[in-house]
Amino acid sequence: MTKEEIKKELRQRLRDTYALELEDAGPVELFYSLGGLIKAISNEKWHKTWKNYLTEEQKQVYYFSIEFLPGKLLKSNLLNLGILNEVRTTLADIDVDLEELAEVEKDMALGNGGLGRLASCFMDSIASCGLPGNGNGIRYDYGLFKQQFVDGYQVELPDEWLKRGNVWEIRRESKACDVKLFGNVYMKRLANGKLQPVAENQTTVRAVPYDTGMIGYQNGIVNTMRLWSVEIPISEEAKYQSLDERRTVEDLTAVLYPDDSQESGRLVRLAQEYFFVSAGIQSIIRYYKKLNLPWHSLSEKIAIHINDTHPAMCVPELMRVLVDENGLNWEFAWDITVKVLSYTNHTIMAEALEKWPIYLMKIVVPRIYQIIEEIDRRYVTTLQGIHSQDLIQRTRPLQNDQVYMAHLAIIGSHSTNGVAKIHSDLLKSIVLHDFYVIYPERFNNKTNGIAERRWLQLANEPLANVIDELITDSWRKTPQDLKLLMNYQNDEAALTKIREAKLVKKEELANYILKTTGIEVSSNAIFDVQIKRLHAYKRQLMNLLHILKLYFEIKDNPEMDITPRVFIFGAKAAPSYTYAKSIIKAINEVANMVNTDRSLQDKIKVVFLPNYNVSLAEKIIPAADVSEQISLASKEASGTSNMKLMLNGAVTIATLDGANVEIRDAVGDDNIYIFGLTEKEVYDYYEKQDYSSQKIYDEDENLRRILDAFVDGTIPNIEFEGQEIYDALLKFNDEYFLLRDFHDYVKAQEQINQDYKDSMLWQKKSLANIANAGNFSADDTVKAYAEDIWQIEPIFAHTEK
Ligand code: 26V
Repeated sequence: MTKEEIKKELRQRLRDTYALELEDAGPVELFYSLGGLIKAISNEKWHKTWKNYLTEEQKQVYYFSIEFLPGKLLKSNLLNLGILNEVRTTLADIDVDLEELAEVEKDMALGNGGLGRLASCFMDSIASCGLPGNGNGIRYDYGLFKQQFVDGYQVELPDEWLKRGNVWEIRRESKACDVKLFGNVYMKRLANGKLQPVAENQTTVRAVPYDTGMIGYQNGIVNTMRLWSVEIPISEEAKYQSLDERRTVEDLTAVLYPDDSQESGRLVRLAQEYFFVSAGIQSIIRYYKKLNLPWHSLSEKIAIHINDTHPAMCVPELMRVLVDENGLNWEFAWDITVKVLSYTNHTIMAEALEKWPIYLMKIVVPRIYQIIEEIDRRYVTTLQGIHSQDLIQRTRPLQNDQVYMAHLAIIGSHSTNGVAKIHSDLLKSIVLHDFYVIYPERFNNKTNGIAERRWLQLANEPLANVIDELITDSWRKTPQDLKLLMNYQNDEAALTKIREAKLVKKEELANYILKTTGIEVSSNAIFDVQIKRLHAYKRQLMNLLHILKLYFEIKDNPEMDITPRVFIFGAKAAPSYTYAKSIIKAINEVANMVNTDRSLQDKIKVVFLPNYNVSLAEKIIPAADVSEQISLASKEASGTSNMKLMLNGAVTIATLDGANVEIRDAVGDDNIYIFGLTEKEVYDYYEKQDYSSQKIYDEDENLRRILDAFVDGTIPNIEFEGQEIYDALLKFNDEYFLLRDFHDYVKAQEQINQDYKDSMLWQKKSLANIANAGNFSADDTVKAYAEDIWQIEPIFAHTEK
C-alpha cells in the first residue's frame, strides 16, 4: 500500500463512520478507522487461508485455552502485514503519532500471566510459521482486574476492555451452538437393546463465537482465534422472566477468574470450562462433517490441544459427541479421542493442580460426569493384572470424591508435555511419575518460547535497528540468526551502540516512572527488574530482603561505594491471596521509606509499577539491565519473562529453575548469575525434613536485623503484614527457603554490582544474552509441537508439493 492509498482509505472510513475529515479526527476516531482498514486488508488473507485449509483438507490444530493474553494488536498487526513503516510515516505526514494511536487500544487481558501469554505467543508463531492452527477460548466481558495501589495496598478494579468496542473481532452468529448444562440424565434402553442417555430439565445456553484474525508475519496467512460468549437462546427467552435469572446465564462469560486456589468450589468456573470446551468441540465436529470423511480419519485432520487442565473436559466431551450424538461405539470413540488430544502441564504447584468435587460435576455437567465414571471404570479394569492395585488407585481420575483433571487429561490423550527440560523431568520422576510408569511413551518436553516480533521488533525498536545494522535484518524472519551477534563480542563500537539503545529505553521508562509514580530515577542506575505474578514461590520477598540489606548498609555507611540501582517490580496478586497482598504492601512501604530518605543519596530506589500487564511489560523489558528469576528451584515450570528480558539484553540473576537452566546452557556461566539451592537439594530437604529457618536467623546477625525490620517498626505501616511475613519466614519455617538462599543471592548481587562498573564487560554479557535468545523463539517451539505432537504441516510445504 502506498502512502496515498492509506490516506485515502482513512479519509473514507472517517467520513463513513464519524462524519469527520482526516484533519479533524482525534486519536480515538483515527484508531478505530485504522483498525477497520487493517481488518479489511487482513480479511482477504483470512478468507483465503481458511478456504485453503478447507479445500486442501489440511490437518489443523485447535489450541484450547481458558486464557489468552494478546495485549494490544494494532502495531503487531501492522508489523505482520508489512505496513508498519508506511502507516507510521503516513500518519506522521498529518502530524499524528502512531504511538499515541496505539495507546487508545485497551489491552486484551483475558489471562492471568504466563499461561495465557504463552497461548498468545503461540498464536502469533503458529500463524507466522504458516501452520494451520486456531485458538479456542472464552470472550470474557471483563479481563484480569486493573490494579491500583491505595496506601500501598492492592485494590482491584474491573477491566472494562469492551467499553468502546473491539475493532478486531467478528461476531459469527451463524457459527453459534448450544451448550447444555445442569438437569438430570438417565439411561433408556432402546428397541435394539442399546442404552441411550436421556436428559431432562437441562439449561440450554447459546455459545456465540467472536473470531479474531491471527495474522502471520508477512506470509499472507491469517488464522483464527475463536472466543465464545454466552447468550440466552431466542427459543429460551420466555424462560428467563427476571433480570436475575438472565444474569445467572450472562455471568457465565462475564469475568476471568484471577488464579487463586479457591476456584475449585466455584460452580461458574466449572460451567465456564465446560462451556468453551463443548462449543469448541461441537464446532470442530461440525467442520469435520463437512469434509465427508469416515470417523477413523478424524485424527488425520484434527488435533486438539489441552492447555493446562482447564479444558480437560475435552476428553469426556469428545466422547459424548462421538458416542451419544454420532453413535460410535465406545472403544472406537476412545481410540479416536486419545489420538486427537494432547495435553500440556504448566505447574507442579499442588494448589494449582485442578480437582473438582464430584457433587459439583454431577450438578453442572451430569452427562459428562457419567462419561468420566465410565472412563474411570474402564481405566481400572484395563490395567488389572498389568499394574499394581496401588498404582491403579493412585492414578485413576476419580478419587477422594473428586475428579482429578490432570489424570483425565493424561489418560485421555496421546501426549503429555512439560514446558522446560527440568520441569518435564520432574513430571516424569516425581509429580507424574506414576503415569510415566504406565505411559512412558506419552511424556515429552517442549520448552516454552516467545514471539520475538512483539518482544524485540515492536517493543524495542532502538535495539532492533542496531541489530539490523550489525547483522542485517535476517533475524526478523529467523530469530536464530541473532547468534551472528556473537561476532561482535570484542567490538567496542558495536557494544557501545547496543548500550546507547538500552539507554534510550531506560530514559523512556524513567519518564514513565516519573509520570505514573512521581518517583525520580536516573537512567545511569542499574535497572533491576522482577516482573511476574506475585506468588510466594517466585520469592519477590527475597528480592525485598536484599533491598533492605542494602538500605541498612548505606544507612550505616553513607559513603559506601555502590553502583546506583533502581529495583523495579510489576506484579498482581490474586484478590484472595492475602500473603501475596501483604508482600505487595511491604514492598510499597519499603519503597516509600527508601525513596524519601535523602541520606541514601539516590543510591537505591524502589519502584513498584501498578497494573502490570502486557503493555507495561513492553515498556519495562527493553529498559532492564538485570532480570530477576529467583524462584525456588523446582517450582517455576518455565518462566517466559526470563526469555523476553534476555532478548532485550538484560543479564539474568537466577536459580537453576525452569527455563533458567536452558538459558544458562545457552549463554554460558560467564553471562548469567546463578545462585541458590538446586532442585535436587530442595528435594533432599523435603526428604530429610531438617530445614530450620530459625537456625539461620539465630546465626546471622544481618538477616536478623532485616527480618526484625518487619516487626519492630523500622518499616512503617505494616504492623499486620510485617508480622504475617515474619511468621511465614520463622514460625512456619520459610516454605520457600528464602533464608537458605539469601546469602548466596547476596553474593551474586555483589558480583553484579562489581561487574556493572566495567561497562564493556557488562555489555559483552548483555550481547551474549541477546545473541542466544534466538534459542527461545516460540516459532521453534510451535514447530516442535507441530512435528512431534500435532502432526500438522505448514501450509507452504503443502502447496509446494
Ligand atoms: C497458579 C496458582 C494458583 C494458586 C496458588 C498457587 C499457584 C501456582 C501456580 C499457578 C500457575 C498455574 C499455571 C501457570 O500459569 N503456569 C505458568 O505457565 C507458564 C507457561 O508455561 C510458565 O512459564 C510458568 O512458569 C508457569 O507458572
